[in-house]
Amino acid sequence: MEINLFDIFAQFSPTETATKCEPITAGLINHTYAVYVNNETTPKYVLQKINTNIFKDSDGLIENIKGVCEHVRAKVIANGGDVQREVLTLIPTKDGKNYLHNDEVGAWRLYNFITDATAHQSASKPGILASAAEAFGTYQNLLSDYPAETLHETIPNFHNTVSRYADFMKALEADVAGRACECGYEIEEIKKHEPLAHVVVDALANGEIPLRVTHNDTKLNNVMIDNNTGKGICVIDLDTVMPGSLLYDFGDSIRFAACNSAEDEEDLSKVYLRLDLFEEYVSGFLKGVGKNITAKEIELLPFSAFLLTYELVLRFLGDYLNGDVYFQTRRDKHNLVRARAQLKLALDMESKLDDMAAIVKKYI
Ligand code: GN1
Ligand code: MG
Repeated sequence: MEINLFDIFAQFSPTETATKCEPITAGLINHTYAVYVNNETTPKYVLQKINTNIFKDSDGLIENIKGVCEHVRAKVIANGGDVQREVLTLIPTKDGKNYLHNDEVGAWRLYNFITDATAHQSASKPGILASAAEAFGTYQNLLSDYPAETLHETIPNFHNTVSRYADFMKALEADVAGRACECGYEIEEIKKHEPLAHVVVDALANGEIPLRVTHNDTKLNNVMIDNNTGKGICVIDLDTVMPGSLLYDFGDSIRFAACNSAEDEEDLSKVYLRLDLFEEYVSGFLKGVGKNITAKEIELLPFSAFLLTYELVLRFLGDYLNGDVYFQTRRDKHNLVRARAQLKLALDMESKLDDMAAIVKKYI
């Protein structure tokens, strides 16, 4: 069925008329649109189709987001902040529901658009990364008193690298798309590094590091940076806010933003960790997170960058072997290209663990 975005928008409570819906294509999971109303030149809302193949419990997902946003909103108010720009707001449907969900159109939600701010795809200007890092660190602080037991696990074992490895091996054995023959080198490297997949999972299990409420998808483009002040003002993309490790949030940010190239760069000579960007991120993150970090977590910060990158190799290559069923792909062999770039980055990080540790030491 052809979906009409204007009809979808009309089922939400705002009374304005939508005049333009523009796709925002940065994410790999949901479909996202900026909604303009009354012929204005800046968008007023963000309309998103939730990918219910991936987020099967959309009620639980929306309940998480509602809870987390209300928690953050109370703190923004207490700090005298701007609730229009510093927290996401779910805008209800005409019949008072938190989102629209039926068999005909699927699951849709509407948020306020954060004005005068940008979701950057790369750390193109000095300072952006430190600001984003501080915002993610602060976000973790804001959620440190959130009742973790009330959160639904929107994707079970999301950053459990041991189960990610097992999933990868299942995909490899099944090889449904007949593609394993193209990735011999990558498969070999993945297998060689398997013991490292246990490090954080074991540390959580034996209580060496704490379970915290974490964001779990801390790409640079998941924080809005104020166009005027350059500060990180609002953390977005809250679908995977769940109990997790601080290391997941730190490591994933480094993977995405401290790399010299985009996540899907084909020219592997451009793909490597930039220690200057790593340092910028460390300085901002440790400032934001304050005292909410233990000595063991600090010790594992450099390793977490490797681990989260290795995890994405498993996930991208696994999806390639499965026939591209999870991540949206925008070109031929896109998941293979992504997996190769992430592997190059992971191996580069592995060779720079000591350099990273020396940088972390400067900031504690
Ligand atoms: C997905 O949709 P997006 O781009 O924010 C994915 C992340 C990956 C990321 C890789 C729910 O995030 O885990 O790290 O792609 N989100 C989910 O770019 O799987
Ligand atoms: Mg995103």
